[in-house]
Amino acid sequence: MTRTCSLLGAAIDTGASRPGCLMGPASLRTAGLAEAIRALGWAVTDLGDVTIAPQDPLPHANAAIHHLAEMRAWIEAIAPKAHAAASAHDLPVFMGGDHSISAGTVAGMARHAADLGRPLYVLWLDAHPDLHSPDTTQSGNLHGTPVAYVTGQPGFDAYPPLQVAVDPANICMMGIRSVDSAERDLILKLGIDVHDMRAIDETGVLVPLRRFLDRVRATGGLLHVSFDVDFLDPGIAPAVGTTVPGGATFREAHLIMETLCDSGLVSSLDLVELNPFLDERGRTASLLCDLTASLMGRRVLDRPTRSFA
Ligand code: HAR
Ligand code: MN
Ligand code: MN
Ligand code: MN
Repeated sequence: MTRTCSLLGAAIDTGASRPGCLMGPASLRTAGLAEAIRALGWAVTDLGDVTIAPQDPLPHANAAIHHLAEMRAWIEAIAPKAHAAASAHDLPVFMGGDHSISAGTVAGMARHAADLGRPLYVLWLDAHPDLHSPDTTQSGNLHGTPVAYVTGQPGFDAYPPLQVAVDPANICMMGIRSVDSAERDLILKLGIDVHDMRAIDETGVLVPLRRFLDRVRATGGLLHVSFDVDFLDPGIAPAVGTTVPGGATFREAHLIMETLCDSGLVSSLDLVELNPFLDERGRTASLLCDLTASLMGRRVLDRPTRSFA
């Protein structure tokens, strides 16, 4: 049977300090994301972009915070659309926008998994753990908060009430290399499975990924993949406002996507933090399309057996 994929855009850049991520969905469409997925035999439906109305400012005790009202409105708008997309299509792809979209996409996917009576797992590919609350962020950039929100941490009274939380034990992070002290404390407290770049240097990407995928499979879970462009090394992916040196290589990233494809476990994907204003002739957008194609079945040669050990 033909597998179905939907594309849903969220043109947000209010969660970041540098403007530009709001052009992300347009850049991914221009780079041919739908066509690349269609070429692999999927039926693709572009659901267009989520929008919000203009917001009045919402004050907060932490004066560094900006665009709190927009954040709340985006989550309210995105979560039901993500839930509906996951109910209607085999694999929705959520196109950011900065990483604040994931507060909505993961919340929607958590509801969808709960509908099915299955646990939701999250693979967080990022230089950052995005574990701040509005109380702990020092930058005030709310794209640094989605993981704390979706796991039901305190301090989120100004965000929409979370209907279904993600169990922190079901989150695996890879690529991490920039962590603030409040985030470090929370990683330890929640016991999140974090593979920083040093760990990846030591083991490669496959050892922790296969271990995680085995857990997802054994428990009948759904798997949401949240792909932040700054997971990649800035040398291959310049179109991001928060570059951190020492990121994943081209082959590490493709191997992750190919292995995810082989697993057959992925239920949804975020492509976030693409800032086309900082791109070089569309190369980062094109790379994201190619990585998505690897996740959705593109391979150099057919393999007689889908090796997954
Ligand atoms: N931890 C930093 C902060 O809170 C940077 C986090 C956000 N940057 C991202 N998200 N690109 O992954 O400001
Ligand atoms: Mn992020
Ligand atoms: Mn559902
Ligand atoms: Mn990041």
